[in-house]
Amino acid sequence: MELTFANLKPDCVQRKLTGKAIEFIEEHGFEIVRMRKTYLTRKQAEEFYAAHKGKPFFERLLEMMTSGPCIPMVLRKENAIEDFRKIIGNTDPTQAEEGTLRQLYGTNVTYNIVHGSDCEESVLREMTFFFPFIEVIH
Ligand code: IDP
Ligand code: MG
Repeated sequence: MELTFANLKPDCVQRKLTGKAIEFIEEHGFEIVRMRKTYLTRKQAEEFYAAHKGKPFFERLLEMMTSGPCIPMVLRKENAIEDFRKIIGNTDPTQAEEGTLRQLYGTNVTYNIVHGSDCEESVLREMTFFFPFIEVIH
């Protein structure tokens, strides 16, 4: 079993798609191990997305991520990291594969409703960012 980190972004929450997104995630075999609802400050969003600093879309990304509450979660499944990336689809919902979360509910490349970690190193960093008190996950 593998863990991955996901985050329902503010556009997902604001558009009341939380239930649909969670249902989709569970129906695709993921177990929700941890989940919370929180707000990112601008400083926290900058830190979380530090890898994108300097890119042309960075400001839009910060604006979107601080526009309301988000719902970070730790998910568990076999091959969770790769499989979650598959079920959310391409970053740009207009390019995302049919039946993926972003294709179904995303608006555009900024407002794409969900984040999913892209590798084991990101999972560790991103999970700890939102869930700093996890010692052991059963
Ligand atoms: P990912 O979320 O599919 O891993 P990344 O390239 O890591 O995509 O980008 C992080 C987030 O930044 C995206 O999910 C999206 O919200 C935003 N973003 C990425 N590329 C663009 C872009 O070209 N224009 C606007 N926003 C973007
Ligand atoms: Mg990414």
